[in-house]
Amino acid sequence: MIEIPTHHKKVTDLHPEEGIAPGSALCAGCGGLEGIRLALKELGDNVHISNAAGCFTLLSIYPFTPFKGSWLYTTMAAPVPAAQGVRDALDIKRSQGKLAEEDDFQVMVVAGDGSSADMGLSPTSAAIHRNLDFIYFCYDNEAYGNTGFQLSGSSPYGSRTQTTPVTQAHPAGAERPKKDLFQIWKSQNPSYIATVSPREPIDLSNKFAKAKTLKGPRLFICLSPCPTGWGFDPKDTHTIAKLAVDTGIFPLKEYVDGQVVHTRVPRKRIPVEKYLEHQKRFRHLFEPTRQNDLIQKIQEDVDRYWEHSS
Ligand SMILES: Cc1ncc(C[n+]2csc(CCOP(=O)(O)OP(=O)(O)O)c2C)c(N)n1
Ligand code: SF4
Repeated sequence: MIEIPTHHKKVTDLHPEEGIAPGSALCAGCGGLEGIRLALKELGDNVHISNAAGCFTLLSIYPFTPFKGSWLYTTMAAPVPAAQGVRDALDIKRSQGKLAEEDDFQVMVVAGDGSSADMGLSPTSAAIHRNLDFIYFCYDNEAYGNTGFQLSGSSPYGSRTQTTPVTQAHPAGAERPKKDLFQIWKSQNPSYIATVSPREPIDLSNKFAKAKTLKGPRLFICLSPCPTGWGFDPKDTHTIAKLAVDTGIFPLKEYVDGQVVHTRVPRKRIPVEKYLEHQKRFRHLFEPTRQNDLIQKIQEDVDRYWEHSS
């Protein structure tokens, strides 16, 4: 069993320094931005970010970046091959004695769910197979956000996206279940996988503290409430993120040492409709007529997940 530090107990324990400068071109209330902010607090300054095209590429406007570490912009499918190149270059320098251990970089991919669950999945699988030493941070806004919110493999059943309009023939909007990226990675037995939420900073920070002590492929899936695409007021990001966990729709868990452990188990799960009804992308489930069968299906899927997890 790997001994793992869990040293944060309260928010004031978190690292006071920021790894990302304030002010950005991202939308107000972007949940993913809060997620990466917390991640970088824990990882420190020596982080190389390999960033797939998507919303977060707006963070860096050439020749400036808000990051303390280094940043590389890649195509949607290529952040992992790019990370491999950077890791290899650092390793060569290390082997030549030209880079001290304390000056080495943590190589981190930052990518949306479109890159992570769809376009970049094949090279990612190859890199996990090669046991590439890297962290993968997927900010999961459950669609192709940067281009106007089209369906991705991560879009949940029953959600409206630009490419899954709600019609008489398609009353649910998105008709396929969300791809389970956690399980896809797990099938290759990587060093670490975690789901995190910007609403749970202690849980998130302890998971990054843990991942830092490990080597090899390490995935973070960060639920990223997206006011623009999900359709809610930016001030409600944390409410939405909390409801995702409290309804059981977004389980907080980790995979390490061959075991999956839930790090927060909602004592009494709130009905999923409390989460759904706050967001315009699910409005058609309630108006003009309530679609009980669809809401019930979403509830049953969540109940089934927890029945099999306990
Ligand atoms: C091969 C390819 N197809 C389409 C695009 C256009 N494009 C740029 S960003 C983006 C959306 C990316 O979605 P996701 O990875 O989920 O990240 P998000 O935009 O949600 O941050 C798309 C489709 C592209 N850059 N490359
Ligand atoms: S569209 Fe959504 S994910 Fe993209 S920057 Fe705006 S709030 Fe964040």
